[in-house]
Amino acid sequence: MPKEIEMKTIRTDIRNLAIIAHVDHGKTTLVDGLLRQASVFHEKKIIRDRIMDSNELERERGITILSKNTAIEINDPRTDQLVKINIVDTPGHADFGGEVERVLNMVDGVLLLVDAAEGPRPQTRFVLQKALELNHKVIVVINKVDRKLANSEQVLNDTFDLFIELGASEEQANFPVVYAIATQHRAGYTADVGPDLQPLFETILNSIPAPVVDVDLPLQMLVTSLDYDNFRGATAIGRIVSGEVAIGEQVAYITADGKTVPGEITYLYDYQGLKRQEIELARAGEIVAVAGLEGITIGDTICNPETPVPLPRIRVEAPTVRMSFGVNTSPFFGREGVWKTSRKLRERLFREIRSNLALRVEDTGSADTLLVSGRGELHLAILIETMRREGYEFHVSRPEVILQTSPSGEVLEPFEEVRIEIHSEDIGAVMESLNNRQGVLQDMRESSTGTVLLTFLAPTRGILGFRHHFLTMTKGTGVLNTSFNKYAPLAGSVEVRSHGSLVAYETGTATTFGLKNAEGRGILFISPGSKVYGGMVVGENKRPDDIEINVCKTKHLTNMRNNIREIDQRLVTPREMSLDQYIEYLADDELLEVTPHNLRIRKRILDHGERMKLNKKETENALP
Ligand SMILES: Nc1nc2c(ncn2[C@@H]2O[C@H](COP(=O)(O)OP(=O)(O)OP(=O)(O)O)[C@@H](O)[C@H]2O)c(=O)[nH]1
Ligand SMILES: [Mg+2]
Repeated sequence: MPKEIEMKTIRTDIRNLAIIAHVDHGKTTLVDGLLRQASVFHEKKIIRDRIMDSNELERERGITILSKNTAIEINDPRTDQLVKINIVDTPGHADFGGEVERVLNMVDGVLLLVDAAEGPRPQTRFVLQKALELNHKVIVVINKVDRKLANSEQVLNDTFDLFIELGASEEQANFPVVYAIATQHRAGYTADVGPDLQPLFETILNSIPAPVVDVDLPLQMLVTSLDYDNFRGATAIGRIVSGEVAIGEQVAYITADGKTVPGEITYLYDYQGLKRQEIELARAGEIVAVAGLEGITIGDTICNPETPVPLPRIRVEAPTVRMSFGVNTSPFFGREGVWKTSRKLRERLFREIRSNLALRVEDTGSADTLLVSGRGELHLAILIETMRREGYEFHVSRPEVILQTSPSGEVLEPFEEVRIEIHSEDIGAVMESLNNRQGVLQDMRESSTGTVLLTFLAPTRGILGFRHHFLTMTKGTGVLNTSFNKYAPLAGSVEVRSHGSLVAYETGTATTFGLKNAEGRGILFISPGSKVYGGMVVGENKRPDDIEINVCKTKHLTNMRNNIREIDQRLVTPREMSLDQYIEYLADDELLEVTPHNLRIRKRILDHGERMKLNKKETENALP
């Protein structure tokens, strides 16, 4: 039973925690273990790994994109009470830092996972800093102690140093430590882990504070996530900060501009394992989902309509990169998409910002184009991929960085911390390339396996489009991690891309013969039979300028069959690019056409003559 002290109630029957870490340090795998040990899965039922990574893109990319709630119940041996543990799994990739920042508002403590071989990485710092700012209790979990390169002692020291560097209080820096092998669902108080996760459960019960709340005050609930349900509309997820909420109750929510909107709670849920269960009533300290409040947004406070007092609004850090999203203007417009009008595009993007808080959408001078800003290229790429899977057709421009102005009027640009792991023979090429992009070397170390770890500070502008180049330079063996560091005065000019594009001359179907002619110029993106249009980019030119080629050209052949076979054998396989690679490839005067079935790069100006005229004008203007 909850214990009452003075006015407040200590909900000893609840713990709310989030799992935070750098990307890939094992958060979602650890949640599997917690669910399994709490017997959420019936015996013998086979569960797949990383069960919380439930959306299609997460499974394809092997990363968590959206944070998700789950809950388990365990017995507290000290009180012999069943305790409900609400767990929020969060994404580790830096581009989704905004997502982590806001869900931290739901919890009282965190498990900070640190890979026993890699140690604290840039995103470990970011998420720890946010947790410390909110004064959350932190349990450090040194995970992957089974890795050959694990050095738990060193990693623990580095983690402690990070706490001190981030200004942790004495109490915060005096954190409990648990060692784990998430993949085997084992944990221990030393690196020699036990047979199960019991030590982690014990530490959670002992160290994560039970919510201390006022159930007698009027209702206040902060909305930290939104979900859509075809039957129930928007469901708002968050923590009840005070009071209680019941199904059928008349409530109100307070919007960003201070308006109070009345509504009725038509459904009320909480979490149990992987499911939501309908409940009648929930009280302060619990994490619940409610439906019935149309138009509600993240950051709003659900309250008693008679005493509408808003909770502090959730803030997330400002976006650093933007792209324009526009109605597809290619000659192939409307052939492949279901949703393609400017109205549909606009509706979809403005709907997104209700739940994707770190994203911004702005109208531009043109009704057909919107400006979309996010926390990085991946943040925007995930949105593009999600929309095309929903049937949208549109085009996007090359990403550009968002500048700011300092109070003294100086122009500032975003900088990233770039962490690189490469073989020593690649150091020269990588250093040169980053120097050309205004990257400044901060640190260089040799790893225990003989690879070299380099840390640079570089303007985001220089890093856009760098990944593909980096992988080519290191023949795919390099590891590259970037995370936003700060806004600072403009660095000098950065190296522009060293290649141009091969541009289709006319509309038609690409032929083997036409492509054979183009092949000598660079790398092709299409194969014979592909439909092309004039001004579409069909490959990468080795040289920095663009050239137009007639890839639809046919040759009159006397013995066609033999000749085609012969030529076919000689055509090199075209380069297959992922969405991220297409985005990296884009030049300023190019657009990416996105449809549910195809991605195509095109010149902004499709007409050959007009493009030439513009180029000529630009060259003339550039002359001294
Ligand atoms: N050797 C070893 N591998 C592990 C362990 N825990 C997780 N992994 C592996 O690490 C990889 C990443 O695991 P995830 O659970 O997806 O990591 P995550 O922190 O959720 O990643 P994001 O959500 O994308 O930030 C997977 O291939 C796991 O199998 C561990 O204890 N030992
Ligand atoms: Mg994950």
